[in-house]
Amino acid sequence: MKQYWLAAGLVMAPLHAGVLVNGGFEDGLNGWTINQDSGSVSIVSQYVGNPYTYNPKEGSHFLEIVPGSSRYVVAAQQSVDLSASTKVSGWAGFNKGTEIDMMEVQVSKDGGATWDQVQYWDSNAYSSVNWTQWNYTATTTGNYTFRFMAENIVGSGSKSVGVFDGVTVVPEPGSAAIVGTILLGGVLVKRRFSKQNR
Ligand SMILES: [Ca+2]
Repeated sequence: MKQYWLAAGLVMAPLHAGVLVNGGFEDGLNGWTINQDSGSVSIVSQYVGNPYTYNPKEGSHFLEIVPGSSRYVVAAQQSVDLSASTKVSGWAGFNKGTEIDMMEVQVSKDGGATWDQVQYWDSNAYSSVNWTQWNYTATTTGNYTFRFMAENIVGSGSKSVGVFDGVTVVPEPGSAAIVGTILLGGVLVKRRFSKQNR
């Protein structure tokens, strides 16, 4: 019986490793690493932009990032262990200012310095954008860092604002089904054990 429970624990371990902390920003900035020596990273319940008013996509709060000095990255990031094919999704919006700013949802793997673009907007090429869902699928198993950032590219004037909410690790249907099948198998084995031990 002890061997059975150990096996079940090992099977479930990869699922727990993928859990993201405070992906909806309902617990302040808990779980997120912040870089805001210039600009600002804050938790808000609403942002009134032009032409959109941003309300939380999930819960009652969300993340707001405002760029600061030129070429300074203002960001919030968090790393999670993901199995291959695991999908991560979230919401982002962009309120265009008069200066040239950019806003990105980025991901890097295993602490690498290269950031892949998941969502990108800048105030030169884009108008304001209402809440938009982004998706990212891990190609291989590893440690992934998700970063929400804003940066002033050039000029001064009113700041653009990036808003982010509802970051979730979506359970991969295939692996969840496999785990379920294994657990069901374990229950059947357990029942058989019980009958034999009577
Ligand atoms: Ca939220």
